[in-house]
Amino acid sequence: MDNMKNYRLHEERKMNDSLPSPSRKMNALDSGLKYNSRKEDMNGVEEGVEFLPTMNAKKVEKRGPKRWVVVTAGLIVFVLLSLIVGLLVWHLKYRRAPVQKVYNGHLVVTNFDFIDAYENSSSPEFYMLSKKVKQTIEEIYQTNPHIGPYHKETVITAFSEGSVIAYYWSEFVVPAYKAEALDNAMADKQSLIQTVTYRSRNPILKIDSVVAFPADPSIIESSRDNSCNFALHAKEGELTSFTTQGFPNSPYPNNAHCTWVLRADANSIISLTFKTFDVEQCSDKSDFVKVYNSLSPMEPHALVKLCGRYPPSYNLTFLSSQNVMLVTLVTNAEGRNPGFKAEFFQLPKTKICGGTLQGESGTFTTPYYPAHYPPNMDCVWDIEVPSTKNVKVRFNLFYVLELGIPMNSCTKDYVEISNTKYCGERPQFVVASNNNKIRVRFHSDQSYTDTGFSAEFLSYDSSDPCPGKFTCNTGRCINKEMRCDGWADCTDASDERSCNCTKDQFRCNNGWCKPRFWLCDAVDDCGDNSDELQCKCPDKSFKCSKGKCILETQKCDGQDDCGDGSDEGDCGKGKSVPCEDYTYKCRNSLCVSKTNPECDGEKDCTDNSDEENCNCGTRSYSKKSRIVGGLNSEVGEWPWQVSLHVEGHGHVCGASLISNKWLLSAAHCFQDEPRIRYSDSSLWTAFLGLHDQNDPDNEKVQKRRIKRIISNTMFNDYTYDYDIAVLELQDPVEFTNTVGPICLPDATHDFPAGKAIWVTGWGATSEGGAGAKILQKAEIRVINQTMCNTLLDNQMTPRMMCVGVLTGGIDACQGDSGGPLVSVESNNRMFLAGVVSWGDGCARRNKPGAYTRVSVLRDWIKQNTGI
Ligand code: 4AZ
Repeated sequence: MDNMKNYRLHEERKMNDSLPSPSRKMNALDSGLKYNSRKEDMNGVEEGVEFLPTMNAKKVEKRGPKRWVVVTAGLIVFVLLSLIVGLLVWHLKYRRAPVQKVYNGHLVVTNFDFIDAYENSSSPEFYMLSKKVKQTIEEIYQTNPHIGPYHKETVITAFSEGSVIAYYWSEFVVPAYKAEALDNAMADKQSLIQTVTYRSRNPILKIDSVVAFPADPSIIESSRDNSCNFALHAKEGELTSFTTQGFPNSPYPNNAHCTWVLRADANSIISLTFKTFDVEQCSDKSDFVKVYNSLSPMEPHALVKLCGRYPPSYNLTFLSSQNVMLVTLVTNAEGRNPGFKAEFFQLPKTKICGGTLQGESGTFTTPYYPAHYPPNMDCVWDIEVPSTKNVKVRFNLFYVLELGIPMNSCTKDYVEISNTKYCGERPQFVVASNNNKIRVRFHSDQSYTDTGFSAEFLSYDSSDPCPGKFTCNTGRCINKEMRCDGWADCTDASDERSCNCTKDQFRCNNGWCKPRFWLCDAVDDCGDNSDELQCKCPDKSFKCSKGKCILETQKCDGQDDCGDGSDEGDCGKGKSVPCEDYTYKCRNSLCVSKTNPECDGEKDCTDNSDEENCNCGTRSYSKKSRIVGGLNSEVGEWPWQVSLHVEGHGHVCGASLISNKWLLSAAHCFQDEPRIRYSDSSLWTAFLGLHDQNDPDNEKVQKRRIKRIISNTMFNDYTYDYDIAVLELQDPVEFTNTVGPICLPDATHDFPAGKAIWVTGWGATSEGGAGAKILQKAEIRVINQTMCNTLLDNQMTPRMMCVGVLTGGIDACQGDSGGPLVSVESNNRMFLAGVVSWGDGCARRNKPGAYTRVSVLRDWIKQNTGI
């Protein structure tokens, strides 16, 4: 073993000689006990190469201990010094580095009564009381060693009733390592109150309920302009309005922190509504508006945080639980949006919810529904139906959502029935009782409120809860025909469980029965894709759009092996390829192999022509209303939708805006009839930005005469082939929040079978029925062309596409003709896939609607309009 050691030493030395100096130094130290590399001490003997017997060890140690001790001691001192310096630097630089902390809070002065003068912060009364409150707060802070030493400033911002509530903020400068202790001390409400009651030297103020919460650090930023502070008091029986500065003509200020203090009389609450809301699009650092159920911007009392654009139909009404509210607007350096217009009024503070409900049936809602319910509510409804019946409660609309709260915990706002809590955003659901009584409890905590619920209670016969209908496991009743029809009509799909499939149906792997002709139609009808599995092409082959199988190697080889171009349509982003029918042609005549490259936000053509003229297919409002009456659209939801009126007949057809002076519609709308010359452009008026047919004079509507109508000369009024027309407006329209063009798809644009697509219009809401007043919308699906031909008696031409819902019930109808069928593509941009053309009735089962296929007529549109 020892020999081994000595031999290794020798080896090391040899290695050291060949190493560059730093490594060599290290190794010399490592082996320093038995070997000294400094030659001048060796008396000319190369000690290092001596093979040392173990006995010699002592002798060697004897010769060198002093030097070794000195070196080691030096080293230890060096390491210790470095450590101390490091620790000092860390301590001074980081641990002691001061941080600024701001807390917002309130407290109650119990031995004072509120007087009107406290509302005015420049009154002497305000000054006197705020001085006392400030002094007391400072005293409280001084008695606490975690708070007192770091306190810089406290400002009393407002007072309100009850006895007197004082709102304040306090600023601290604290070393980073003490910040947590400060947070804890400030959060310890109990110790603060005790401090006041027992130790205060200020005998005239009795203080209770002291609370303070850390301010949002992103708002403290001192560079913001704080000069936009407003105070408003509601007037009895009147609405009071306020807006952001410059609204609507100029944008609100950048880098600002504006506040609106809203007050109502004692024993009142406030109802605040944003009538128009257009603030920078939401993101982490975007501008935002926050409403508080307090006069101090404390997070636990925040009612809502808003950003983005809301359509006018969105319900933005909020209620307070006391007679005060605070609205804040925080803006960053960018964004030039108009801001908001809001109004508020006061309501008496009375008991507004709960009670006993009796009878066979009835309805009830959260307080002020569909406005956001107030915070701090507890409502109990005791429902009782006749003693021979059972009772169930059906929640038709249910929005008790608070971000970050899981549906299964419901720790904040909730509805409670028989010890089960419900919260979140839920589709219609039913809770049944097995006797004639049920108790519904609703609780809202102090922050973030929502729209609430609209519910009804119904009595039912326990032996037959859904007379003449099928009972879902959720308790909901649905029509008997919906059982085992292949569609989940019960929210838990219980209507599609345990079904015996008929001979016209096949069984999906998940047990559902679906019509046989849906097999292999490139749409996942089963939900588990099992209807599309048996139709796969063999391994190492590619399945074309129309189902044909080709070899994998034939994909992207520049040849249309599928016959429909689908093997050559998507061969890599922006890859220039030889031009074919199915490749996208750039303006410079080069072609790219990518499906639908137009306006997708990526430059695919070398000349960028695929991303030009993309000011289309977007809508102004970023939010969608959650409560929709049936399928009513929002104002501004479909800005390209046009209503074409004929003198004396009102709305006759729909159309789509494709530029500021061209519309696209269906040729059959302009076919002359014996009594009316529909082809005469002077008969027609286009209404753009229209929402409600009863409100054509609305300020958002732009009315235009038609200069000329160009119908496709190939239009066949028997087959409805080439059912397309373009209309030129007398005067161009202005693009606004409610008027804007739709994008036209390239001739190669693909709208695959199964894709969800929207159709809109004021047409009949049932076959043979009357037209709608409010613009309607419906979501339907592209249907495979071959299957559609079977369903519609082989009447489909390549200029037509089939879109609908095969179970029926959703469809375009008379009066929708000429209107848009739009598809949401990448970047949320909308493209005009079709024009409403014809159908076998409306909304019938297995009778989808036929639409003019816009992509195949793209060149015709270009030739006739230049667009
Ligand atoms: C029509 O008469 C019409 N179901 C338009 C579309 C459809 C049916 C009829 C599609 O204008």
